[in-house]
Amino acid sequence: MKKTILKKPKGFIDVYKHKAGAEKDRTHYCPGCGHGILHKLIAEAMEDLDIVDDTILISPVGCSVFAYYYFDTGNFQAAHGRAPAVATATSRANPDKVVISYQGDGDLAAIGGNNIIQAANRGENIVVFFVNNAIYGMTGGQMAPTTLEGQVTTTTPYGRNTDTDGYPMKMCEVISQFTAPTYVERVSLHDAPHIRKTRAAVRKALQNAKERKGFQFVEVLSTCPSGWKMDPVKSMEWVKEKMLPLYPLGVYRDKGDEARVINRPVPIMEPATVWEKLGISADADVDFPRGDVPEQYKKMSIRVAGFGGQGIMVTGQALASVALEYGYNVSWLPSYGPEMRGGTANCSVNIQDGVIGAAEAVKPTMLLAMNRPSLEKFEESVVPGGTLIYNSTLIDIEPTRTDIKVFAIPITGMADELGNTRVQSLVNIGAYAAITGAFRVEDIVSLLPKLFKGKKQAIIDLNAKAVKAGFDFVKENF
Ligand SMILES: Cc1ncc(C[n+]2csc(CCOP(=O)(O)OP(=O)(O)O)c2C)c(N)n1
Repeated sequence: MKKTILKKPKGFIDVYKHKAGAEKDRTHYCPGCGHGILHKLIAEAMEDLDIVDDTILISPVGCSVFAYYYFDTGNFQAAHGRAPAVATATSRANPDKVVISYQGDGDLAAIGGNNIIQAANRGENIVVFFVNNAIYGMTGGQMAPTTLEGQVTTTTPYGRNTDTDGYPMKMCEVISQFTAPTYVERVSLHDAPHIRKTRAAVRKALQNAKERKGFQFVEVLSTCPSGWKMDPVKSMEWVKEKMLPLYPLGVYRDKGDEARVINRPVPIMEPATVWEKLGISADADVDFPRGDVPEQYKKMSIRVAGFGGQGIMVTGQALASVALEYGYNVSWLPSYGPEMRGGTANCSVNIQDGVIGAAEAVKPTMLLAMNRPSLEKFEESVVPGGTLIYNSTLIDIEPTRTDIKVFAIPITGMADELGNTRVQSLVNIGAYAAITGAFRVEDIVSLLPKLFKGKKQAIIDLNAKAVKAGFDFVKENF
């Protein structure tokens, strides 16, 4: 007689350690929830296709957030709706891996609506399992884009009204409008025969992914007994009676043997090329000999902050490009407020030998604050023993830190005296050179034609004066 051994598929971790270390042999899903069934179908398929160790699953925000406690695969946890973007990067960086983006309907069709559309249109080499339970499950049953007309949810207590809430979104129909996707199918989990069909769809999508055949999209109509306030049996009937007529099951796209094998190598850009792409100087031939830089200024992590239009980004770019010519490794990371001009803006610059770990200057060794909100916001973040340069023309308060070096410089006033507020950035570079000893004025000036490529000679000359003004001010006053 054939012996049947019931066991967990290899795609699952043996013991589920969810919720603060509790070891459990069952999931956190509510009885009757479709997530658990789909998880099992995926875990079994991964085992049978022998891809468990070659799969990276992107778990979303929503009830399936804990997917990383169950699947014995690689995992990234993505912010709400961003799983397709994270899956894109994961797949491109690991072209030999099967990458799964597992998402609910709030996650995929609401907050992540544009993410999924762009990934589908690019034909990313990923598998998307889209769990459509017509509701936001995890947060207690709010309306999702897929909520049915008339369906009562906590945010549509009188039922979804299409006049005010729009119509249910049919994602298979949307995704199959694009040319790129290889395979698009809608399946359901409401009874055993349909679970078997879902099983087949899951396998097909994963098999295609194993062969690197582009974008796979499987929409799974699923139950949410807790969110729907129904018992599990009733919720299965509800899928059959209410969801199936609106969301027809079936294959919406199957390119079959015509599906192309997609290979997308990640282009490796040399640092110099990146700078050239940004339009910033990066001529490897011009290498300036370094002077004597005190230990404290050899490894710089700098935050430049102010309001949009104060030359914050130009200051950062100029610092990085000049440092590059001295053979330092550099990074420049901009961060804009909601609006460019008038809003807050800051950037992080790293200048050092060796590998730069994080581009953001979370604990800067130097803060260059161009306005008062920036001083107030970032002063505390400077490392003890670090350096603060602040724009005393616009900042009318005293810094509070006593454990850092402080340089009050009337940056805006000096630029105005030179006849153009916009040269503040190069006043900053001159001041930086004088404080740190890292750059020579004549070196910076010789780079200006490249930094301001295409600009009139008068502009270049004015910026040269600004560098000298910043440099001299520090030398004369500190
Ligand atoms: C940026 C952000 N906004 C809102 C939330 C709150 N939130 C957590 S889960 C969720 C809804 C998830 O619904 P769905 O994607 O349908 O998944 P389900 O829980 O039904 O499986 C929301 C809005 C969040 N975590 N992050």
